[in-house]
Amino acid sequence: MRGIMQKTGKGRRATIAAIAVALAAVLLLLAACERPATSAGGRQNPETGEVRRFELITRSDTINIGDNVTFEGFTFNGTMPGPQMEVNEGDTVEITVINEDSVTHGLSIHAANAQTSNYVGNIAPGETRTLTFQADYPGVYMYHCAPGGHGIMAHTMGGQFGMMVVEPQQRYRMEEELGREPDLKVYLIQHEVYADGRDFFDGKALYVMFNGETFRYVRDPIPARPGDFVRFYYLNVGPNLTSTFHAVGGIWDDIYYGGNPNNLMHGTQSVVSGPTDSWVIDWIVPDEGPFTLVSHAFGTQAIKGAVGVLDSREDAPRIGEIRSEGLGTPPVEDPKRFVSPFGLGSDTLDVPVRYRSGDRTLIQMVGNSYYPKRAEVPVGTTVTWINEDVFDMLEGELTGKHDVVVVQADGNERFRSELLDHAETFSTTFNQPGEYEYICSIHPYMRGKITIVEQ
Ligand SMILES: [Cu+2]
Repeated sequence: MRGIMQKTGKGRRATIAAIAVALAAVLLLLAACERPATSAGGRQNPETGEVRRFELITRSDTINIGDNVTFEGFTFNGTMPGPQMEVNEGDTVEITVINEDSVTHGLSIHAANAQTSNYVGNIAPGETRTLTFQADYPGVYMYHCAPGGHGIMAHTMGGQFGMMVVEPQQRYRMEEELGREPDLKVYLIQHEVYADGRDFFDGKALYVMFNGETFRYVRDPIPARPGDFVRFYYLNVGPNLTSTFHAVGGIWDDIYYGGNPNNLMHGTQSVVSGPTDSWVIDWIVPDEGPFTLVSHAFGTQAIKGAVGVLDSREDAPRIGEIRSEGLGTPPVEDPKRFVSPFGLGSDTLDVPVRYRSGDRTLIQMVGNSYYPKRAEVPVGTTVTWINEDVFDMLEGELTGKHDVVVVQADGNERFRSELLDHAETFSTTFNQPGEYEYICSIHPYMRGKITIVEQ
């Protein structure tokens, strides 16, 4: 048996005698009791019998994303991308998710051929849940936060994703032919950063990066030697854009879609990866010199940070591997830019929009953010909020329903709107000058600001 737990009750007929039904029900109940409640797999690993355990801690976090730019979102274990997990095909994998945050999180792990949301979806603040599964298919997989519903997309955009590698039992062709492991393994996650939910909806990334920082491996090139056997574990987590990963001056020797050794192709200039697509690329470094690693989508990706350098020299140090986790360096005291897709970032990024008297003032709720996040309106203006989030099913962190709650400096609520479904609106008129910060009561990290000015 592979994958998810055995289905129960299949094929039972309504015509069966009542006593048999009762007996079957008792047997099913006993069978259900025998199963660990958290298990999504059954087969023991016949090759190694190894059990691999990992711990993921979910948090709201503020991190450095390179070049003195700070990002406020969600993380696994304090980094974006989160921890890299490696197992062997056939291993039993046990992942414990500890939610240390004040909002609901969860986990979707693509390496599991199982409905993981049954086990680690929707984990309330303070809760810990465990998933056990069998790593049956080798390859390079994405994992991401999955509190459920709308929250899955929002939290993945917010920084909660990472890579799991399931190393195959069967060796990749070049490794078999050369009779050795690669000289260098480069685990590379391409991912996007958004300034707000509107840009997330529209696929307009602010930055696109490898392993957590814009131009990380331009600042800190990856050393290799001519003739080295280099393997890339390349994963595009998106969440929106399709990348074409290419080495300037190189042709990929062997490429494996998804990283599965059965999916071999040869001699391509690039690998095409939609969100969550991955490749294993085996490549012999053909020459000396810098090889620029790039998503060849120049305007939408490369120029925004998805560039690195593999620096090939005869005397290059042997580093063995480059890992896909973000650096996890603490944010600098005074960043030149603060990116907060759900909250209030730098006002040169989340630029205040100034409305004149008589202008229609419409503020969207979209992708768990307000848009524009900052608005300035004259006294007497009626401001309308509209919920552009479409996924308005479910509740709490799982839903795209939103409201507007203004709390004044003295702690008193100035007003609280109804909870809005998709395309519903709420309007209020501001008759006093002042500054009001507001939040969504069910996604309290959503923040907006409205300034009422004298005419
Ligand atoms: Cu989350």
